[in-house]
Amino acid sequence: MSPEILKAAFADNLNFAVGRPAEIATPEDWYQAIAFSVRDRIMHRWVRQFEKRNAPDVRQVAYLSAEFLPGPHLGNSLLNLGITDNARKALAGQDLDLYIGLEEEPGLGNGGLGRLAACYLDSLATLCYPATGYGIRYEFGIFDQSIKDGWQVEVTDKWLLPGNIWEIKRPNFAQVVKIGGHTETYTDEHGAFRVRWIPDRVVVGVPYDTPIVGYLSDSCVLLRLWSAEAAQSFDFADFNRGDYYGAVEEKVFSENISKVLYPNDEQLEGKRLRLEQQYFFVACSIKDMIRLCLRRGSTLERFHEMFCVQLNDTHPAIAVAELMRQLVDKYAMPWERAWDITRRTFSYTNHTLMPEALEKWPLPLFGSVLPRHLEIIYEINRRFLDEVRTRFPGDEGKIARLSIIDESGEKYVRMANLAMVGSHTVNGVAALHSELVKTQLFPDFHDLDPKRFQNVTNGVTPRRFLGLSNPGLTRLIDGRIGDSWLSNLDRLRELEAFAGDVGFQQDWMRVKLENKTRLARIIRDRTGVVVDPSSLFDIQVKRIHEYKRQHLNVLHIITLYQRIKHDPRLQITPRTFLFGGKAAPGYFMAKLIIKLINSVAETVNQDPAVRDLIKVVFLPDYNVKHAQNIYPAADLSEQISTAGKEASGTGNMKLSLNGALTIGTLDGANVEIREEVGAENFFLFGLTCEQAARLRAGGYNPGDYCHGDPELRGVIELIDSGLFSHGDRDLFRPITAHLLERDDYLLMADYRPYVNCQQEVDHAYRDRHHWTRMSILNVARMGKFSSDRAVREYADNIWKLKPFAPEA
Ligand code: T68
Repeated sequence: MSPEILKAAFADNLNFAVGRPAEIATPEDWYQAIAFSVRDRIMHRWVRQFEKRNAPDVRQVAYLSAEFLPGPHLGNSLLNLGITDNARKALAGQDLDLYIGLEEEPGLGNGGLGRLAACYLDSLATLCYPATGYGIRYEFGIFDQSIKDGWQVEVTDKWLLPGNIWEIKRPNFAQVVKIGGHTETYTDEHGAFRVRWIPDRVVVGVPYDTPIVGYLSDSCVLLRLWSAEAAQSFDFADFNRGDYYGAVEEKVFSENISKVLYPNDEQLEGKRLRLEQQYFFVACSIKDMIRLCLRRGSTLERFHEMFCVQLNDTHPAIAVAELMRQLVDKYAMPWERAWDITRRTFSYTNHTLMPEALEKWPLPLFGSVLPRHLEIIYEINRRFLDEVRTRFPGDEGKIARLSIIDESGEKYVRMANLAMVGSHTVNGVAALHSELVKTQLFPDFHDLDPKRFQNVTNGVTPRRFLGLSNPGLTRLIDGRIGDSWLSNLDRLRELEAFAGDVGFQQDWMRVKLENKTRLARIIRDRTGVVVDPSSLFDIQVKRIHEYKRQHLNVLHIITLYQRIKHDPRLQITPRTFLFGGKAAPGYFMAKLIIKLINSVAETVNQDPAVRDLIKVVFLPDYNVKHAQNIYPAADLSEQISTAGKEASGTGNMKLSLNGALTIGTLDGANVEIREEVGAENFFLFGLTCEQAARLRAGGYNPGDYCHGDPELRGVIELIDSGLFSHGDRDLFRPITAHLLERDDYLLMADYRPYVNCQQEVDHAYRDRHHWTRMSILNVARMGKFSSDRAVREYADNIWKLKPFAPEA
């Protein structure tokens, strides 16, 4: 696409779509005109694919996810269409990056799980797989975070306020969803016993479609997000009676369902509205698939041949019961046949072992929202447990553990068990995690059917997280090995040949320094803190959680602070510690950790005795957009979760892909990253997950570690002294008391190995050529962690899906 054609398109869209002549157009107007022009080109591809996608023998994947975190679209779409340079030329003199930066972030997810879904859409499109992502069009996504007096303050996200050019509303494909009420039995015209569901509410789901274009692939996938609206016919009666507010209330009530994203990661909030959200988008999506299946002239007997459905964690697991309900109640299919189709349709990805994140719904709540589904689940469970009884007679403990219904006390519906029973495959998201899924989470299911368990190690898209985020490094790599690596990440291996090349190392260091200088400017503008781009950038960005151990990082910072104070001539490698991440609004300890980071930052940054050797920064409002400026500037990536707690991590991959070295535990995908980049290029410390288990089993006493290590004791005492809290000795006591008394995440045990390992980092960074060599090797060996590899594994091993043939 030539610059001339693009220039004409921008002008046309500025005139006809935005309606603002160039003379008075604001940067926002230009952003819109460019975005419309790019969307036109994507739609062109979308329309061209129509025939292919709807051919009778095409099987497609539906990726069901309550969260998608795509990040701003414009920059990435320009990159994927291969027209960034020409767009720049077309804008002669204007600042394309300024316009790209104006786009609001669609924050429709909490963290890793939602971002993974977005990476997979990018890869599905790039690799030309037929795919749809189904989710919820939250009016308010994840909150914006601001920091007041060191504390997190949540500000409502209003991503839709300026309008959203990338979505197209499709009212003609709206679906009606029932909620609540009761069931009745009746006999149909053939004398068969049937059940009908009489709801006490209905809402309408209206789809909004966003096409996601692949990288230089001519292919698109669809992101179809459902928005809840009131069923019009319902309020007319009230309206005619003059009950205006009654009618509006109904509308408000219905629209509530897709109003706001629950901001909890790794913590279940058993709220009715959350269950309604889950059912709402699942019911709309299943009905949409049935519609498409029938429209293509297929019978529902072949549903599983037309669609494979991936459950992104248990949030959409109710789909198992919903497909059964549709097939049995609506389409009068015999139970056995419907169950066979259902089992062949679904597969389930588990993303967590944390007990507090495993979804379970109190039975009365579940029954009052989804009375028919509860009956269906009971029937699924009855048949399933009968099978189990014949295989393991008399093992009532096993029966109780496998049951979809938890009856150990108050009764619950266990969504993970429903997903397990209703799927042909379950996978974990890193090799270690997948082992733990078998041995710790679902050992009884594993006994029953070990073949059902697989691993697909997560991956990230190199397009957004290197090509788009790090143009300097991208150019440098292109210059040495050509540009095909962006769609074949294994080719980065060719960089190994240059790892020892001094000229290349210098270029590599120059790019890193430029990226750090840019981030330093952003830090100054957003926080007022001045940091030195030549210092070691030590970065921990991710959700704030005790298991992720941001506070272990803080203990190290205070250790250095203490050492500098004790020895005014101490020489250490100057470091900038950067933190970013949101805490769930109701998670007290996580919020207190943010306050601790900011309090330590305030003290350390202002203390002249520190001689600027260390700087501590908390960059507010960590999101995809900000992440893109942070990853390229990292020297050191902190991946320090307690072993066995982080399912995979994906930030670890993005940072390493941008040339950061990792300091980390043997947890999640760290294990595989270390295997790939080589143990000598990775800073390993800490307990393994077996050691952690043994330590806990033997009666862990965190206080012993503290008392046995004067430096650690000094750190804890310094926090408790009120030095970081204007003399308030109690402020951080919940953190220190927990560390000394319980320490669920074993910080005390891992402190000394961590601090020692950080000392190795300090020394290693002084040899800049060696460090740079390690950095180059990290990048060169990251091929495995492309989401292209991950998506191919899903397609080959789980979905049995074939890509479209390339365009003739
Ligand atoms: C993350 N999970 C894992 N959950 O923590 C991370 N949870 O190790 C992994 O790399 C990533 O998933 C992708 O597999 C989450 O991000 C959530 O965000 C979440 C949201 C709602 C409810 C529960």
